Amino acid sequence: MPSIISAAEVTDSMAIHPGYGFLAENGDFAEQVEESGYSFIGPKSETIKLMGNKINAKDAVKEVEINCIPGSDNALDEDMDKIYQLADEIGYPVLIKAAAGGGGKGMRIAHTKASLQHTIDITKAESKSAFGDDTIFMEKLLEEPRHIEFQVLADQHGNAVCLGDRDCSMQRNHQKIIEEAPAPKIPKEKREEMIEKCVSFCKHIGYQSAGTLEFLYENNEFYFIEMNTRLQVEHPVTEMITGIDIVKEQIKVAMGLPLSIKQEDIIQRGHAIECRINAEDSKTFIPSPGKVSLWHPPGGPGIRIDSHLYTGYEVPPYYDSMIAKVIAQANTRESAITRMGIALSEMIVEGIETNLELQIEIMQHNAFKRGGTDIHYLEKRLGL
Ligand code: MV4
Repeated sequence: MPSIISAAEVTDSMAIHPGYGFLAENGDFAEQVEESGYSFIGPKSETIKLMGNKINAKDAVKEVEINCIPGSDNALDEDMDKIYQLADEIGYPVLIKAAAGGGGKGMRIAHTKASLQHTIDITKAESKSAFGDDTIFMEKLLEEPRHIEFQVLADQHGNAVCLGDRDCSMQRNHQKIIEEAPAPKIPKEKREEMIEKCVSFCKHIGYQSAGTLEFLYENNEFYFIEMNTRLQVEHPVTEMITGIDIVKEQIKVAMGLPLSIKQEDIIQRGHAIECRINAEDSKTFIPSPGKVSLWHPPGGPGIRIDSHLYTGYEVPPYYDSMIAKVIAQANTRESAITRMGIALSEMIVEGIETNLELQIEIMQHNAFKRGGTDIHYLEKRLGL
């Protein structure tokens, strides 16, 4: 944090964009940036902190009639009789989640009453040591959901828009590997209803900057799980189909300018898919740093490559293993898949191991082509 703020000082910067990593959802960092006299390109620190607590986030969205997963409306207390009764009401399996958790950290399943006490004890202990907070809550476990999220953008003057949805179900170990926009097979009325609710939520809490409301989608219903108060890795698929530069809008609203886009001007045009290319072993998924002896990125109509690579680049072992994002856009989903397949087959990364072959295989897989696979699809298919 001090290093970034010092970098802003020596470069005579006006504002700090936290990116989509580590510091982007750190309320204390946002606060320190503002206190040092720079504008933080993101939401207010209070908003980051509010959404950091998943119980508070759920409480907030319920105020605008957004559906949440059935569960304990509050933190679980010491009263086990009450907890057993609640679990019986919602039905096993239940999920015990850390209020301070998110992104897959701090959650455990209890399949039966007999294991509930133990599951609670473990989740509490893990949460205390990981987050310094042992507040937990309970939800019904959704067994085969899809992960669908809605991109929002809001200014400092009470204007807010929703740029539509993305399907991020293709994941392994809570790491997304493919995202697409729009999410396949969602009824038009359902999507429109969710877009409206996300906009009213932003206005309701006075949200500022870019953000994402995350939902699980099962049996034709959306259930809110959490809000990401930052730009996300997968934002390009939304940019590709709306034509809106989300980072540019973030910078403009951070300067205090009003949003120039109106909700009725936003159209989701065609389809976009993003494949994340990681420097990792194709079998073990262990990061594979090293020197890139040849880098040849693909191109052509509808192809966007977001990457910092060049021939001779040394992938350092210290960071996330993602080295490139390939984004393919076309008029239809089928055509976007075809474009992606060609782009991936033309891409050359030599000298390090990557997941390029896995991505090519998925593009050819019938279940992916049909669309709408759930969050467990990849792990099941890989036999993990
Ligand atoms: C769930 C769930 C099933 N039922 N909640 C994982 C990360 C965090 N954002 C919430 N997560 C989940 N919450 C209930 N009640 C399944 C997951 C989940 C998941 C969600 C989105 C994307 C990938 C996931 C992988 C495993 C579990």
